[in-house]
Amino acid sequence: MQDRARSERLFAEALRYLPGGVNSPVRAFRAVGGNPFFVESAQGARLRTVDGDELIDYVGTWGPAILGHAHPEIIAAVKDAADRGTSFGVPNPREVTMGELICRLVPGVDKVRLCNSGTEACMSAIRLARGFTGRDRIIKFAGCYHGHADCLLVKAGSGALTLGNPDSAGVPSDFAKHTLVLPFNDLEALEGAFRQHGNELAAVILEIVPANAGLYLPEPGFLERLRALCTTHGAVLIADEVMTGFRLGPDGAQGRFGVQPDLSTFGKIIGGGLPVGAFGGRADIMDKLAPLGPVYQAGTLSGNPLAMAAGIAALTALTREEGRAYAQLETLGAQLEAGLTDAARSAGVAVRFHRLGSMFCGYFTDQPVRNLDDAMRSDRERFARFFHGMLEAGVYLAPSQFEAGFLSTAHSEQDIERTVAAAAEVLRRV
Ligand code: HOZ
Repeated sequence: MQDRARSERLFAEALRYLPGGVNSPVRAFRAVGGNPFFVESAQGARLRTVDGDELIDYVGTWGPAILGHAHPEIIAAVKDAADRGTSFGVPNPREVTMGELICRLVPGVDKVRLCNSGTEACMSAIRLARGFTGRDRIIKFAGCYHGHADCLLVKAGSGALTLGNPDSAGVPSDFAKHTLVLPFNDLEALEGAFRQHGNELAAVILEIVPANAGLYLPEPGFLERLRALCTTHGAVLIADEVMTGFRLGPDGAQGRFGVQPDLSTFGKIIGGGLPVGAFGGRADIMDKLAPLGPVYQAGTLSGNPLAMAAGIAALTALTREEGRAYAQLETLGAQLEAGLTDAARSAGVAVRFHRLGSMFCGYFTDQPVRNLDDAMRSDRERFARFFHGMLEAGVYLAPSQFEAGFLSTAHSEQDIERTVAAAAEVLRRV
């Protein structure tokens, strides 16, 4: 990167008006040091900064940009929708198209409610599960992040973990006391919790593939046992697919791992880069929502025509030609994994590189990573040096060890080669 004077000036000004200079904490570079750069525009796999640098982007606006930035079909759809009005506050046909698409692509989603963010989706899914079961208690897993609703900001991942406050101030202990936190991949802890509280549980919420403390995978048997325990005890199993939905395949992580939740939450990709969220699942549960049922949930901008247009264009492009896009992402992912693993080995740096499809994370440790405690053992100072080295070389990774990287169909083989070459050089000196 060149001189970042314009970004520095903008950040100094931002600090006057925006707490910490940002509108979402993880953007502030606190975990890696330094100040964030500002983006002028984005196209394909590239970000163009206000300082004139061009970066290969592996953040992809934290997941939505699976087709790359400013995908022509999404842009055309948004322009067309905008010409007809930006918000109606009464039903519009695109909401129905989006509902049909999600229900068709994700088996087990009979009905869906659209909202405005992943946070809203998870918060509402929990309320719905509580309304459906008449119970209060929920289970979440340490390191999983389900947005910033009160009852879910307990041992949370993503920015909360990155900045060292996984249990946020301002959450009344009365709200959080109904949330039981378990280590991921720990069958014994799971069995114990169900033995003790099974019949009081409204829901278990999880990221099937936890991607907010880096990226680690469910071990064989864990999801199957969880599913069985929820069924036996009448607890609603909620899969948070905000990051993984339509990324790991048309039917997300639940399709990859063959587990059928009762409710699923979505966001990111289904908005094509515009603000969106959704939750859906079994009709008997979804029908408890107002106006049919007693569980209240609402939103002025829910089902917004611009977000729907962008999301429909994204899902259509992703799922046509028998999922060619996913095959392409898998090929790129495999190339990146092979290249980075080899680069680390050659540099003599211990890295545990995890990848699933187009999501990835490298932990600076020689130990296996299967839960939050393991992830915390990664050398974060080394990560920070690696992050800055890569940025200098024109490659933008998420500014935290505890975020996943994302590939898009706009990345090319040459982008990956350039990334691997940069990593090989940077790893030698971090
Ligand atoms: N939800 C995103 C994935 N971890 C992070 C976005 C943010 O916190 O700004």
